[in-house]
Formats: sequence, structure tokens, C-alpha cells
Amino acid sequence: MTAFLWCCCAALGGKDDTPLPPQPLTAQGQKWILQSEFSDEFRGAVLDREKWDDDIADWSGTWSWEPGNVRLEGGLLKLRMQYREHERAGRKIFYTSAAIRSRAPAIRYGYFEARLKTAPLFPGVCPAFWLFRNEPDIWTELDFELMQSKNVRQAQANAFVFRHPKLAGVQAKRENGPKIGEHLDWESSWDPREAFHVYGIEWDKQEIKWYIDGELVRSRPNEFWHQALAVIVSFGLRPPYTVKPLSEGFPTEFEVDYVRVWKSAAPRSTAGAERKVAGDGFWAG
Ligand SMILES: [Ca+2]
Repeated sequence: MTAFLWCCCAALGGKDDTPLPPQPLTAQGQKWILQSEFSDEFRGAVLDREKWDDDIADWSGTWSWEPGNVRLEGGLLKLRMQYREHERAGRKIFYTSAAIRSRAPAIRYGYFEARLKTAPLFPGVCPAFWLFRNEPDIWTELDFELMQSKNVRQAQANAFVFRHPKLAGVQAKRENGPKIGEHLDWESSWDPREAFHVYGIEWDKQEIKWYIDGELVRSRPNEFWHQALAVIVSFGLRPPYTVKPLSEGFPTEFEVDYVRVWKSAAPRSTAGAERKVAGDGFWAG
């Protein structure tokens, strides 16, 4: 509906033939305003490093992030994972990979969409499109993690809380794990390595919805996810490579056609946003 209205406005004006701003695949009943500082079609020759940080600090994974594994080609962002032995903080590491994270001030609520094709290697790598921010008092995350090692067709729609004032006394189930770690495994009829698909997260004060190719695959009430977050695309490692270093199958790449982020022009009423934690589906405490 929104795209139709844009068309009409352009037609009535009689001269504006600029391309219509892209809209999310779903939630067309609302008007969405593209947020250019978080959005990228990846059409340039090199990554826009004023928009994206591709040199993010390593975390305690069994790989290192390296900007050299990021490239743009044919309108696509390509993130590479390679087998490359090196040392980090006195520890031997066997892989390098890539991630990009938005540099703009963090964003709270909106519609987040990425069109991507996962890497050919399976099992062992995890292409992901997600939102997160780690601050002293609060650390939350919403994401799509793809090709988890069990099943190549499994897309994981996750909602995590690692740190939150309302959960100050709650212990994580495992060390350094989230205090709330809620997964939903959605199994596609297609292989995500073979074609591009669109992964979307619609996040507002009341509810979070995850979409794949415009199909709603998960929704949940929003009790905890009110922290402004950064947008990240990353290429992580999974078993068997996190357990045993193996070089076969590397390098491997995953491709992203675009990342698009919108804010709603008319956010829904905020009434009822602060709900009690539902008991089902969580592992907390
Ligand atoms: Ca593109």
C-alpha cells in the first residue's frame, strides 16, 4: 500500500521519476522511512567505512575479525572466512573472518532487513544478521543466525538479554551466557546456500517479529528489548572447526545484497509495552 501511495504522488507530480525508496517486504500498512546511515546497497567498489566499522575488536571466539576479509563486488558485500594460523594474546588461533557494524548512533525500534545468501560450507560457519549493544548496565541482542551446525535449513531467530537492570539478580544458565536466551528454530524448504533470501526483524516497543522472505516466522512480546542497538552482519565459526582446526573447505564466503533499516513514520501506541515475563520458551535463572 505504501509503495502504491509513493507511486501516485510521483505520478501526480508528473515529473519525478526518481526510484521509489525501498520498503520492507512486510508491514506495508505503515509508512517506513529509510535510515540511510544504517542502510547500504553495497554498490560501491569498497565498503563505506564511514558507515560501517569492519575492524571491530575480537571477542573470545576461535577466530579473529580482519578487515581484509571484507570486499564489495558486483553490488554485493562479501565476507570471507579463511584458515590462517596466527597468534592473539598468546593464544593460537586458526581462522580469520569478517563482520561489519554500523557506526551511527545506536537505533531503537524499526524495521531491519538484509538480503543475503549464506556460504557454501556446511557445517561449521554461521552467517548472521543481528542487532546488539554491550553497555555497562545493559546488553541485549536480536538476531538471525543461519546454518547452525545441526541443519543447513535451520534459521535461528533469537532474542537475548545478557545484562539488564530488571534481571540484576538472575544468573545465566551457563557461564557468560545470556540471562534470557530464547531461540526459535525455523526450517526452510530451501537451501540458504543456493539463493538470496530476505531476513527481516520488525521491532517496536510492544512486539518483535522475525520474517523470512516476507513470511512471519516468529513473534514475541517485547519485555526487555528497549536498548538502542547497533546493526551487524557477521560470519562466525561453529563446530566442528571451533573444536578442531581443519583447513578443508576454506576460504568460504557469504554474500549480502543489501542491509536496509527503516523507522516507522507513525509508531504504534506505546500502551501496554511493559509486560511481565512470560514463563514459556525462556531459559533464565
Ligand atoms: Ca546490492
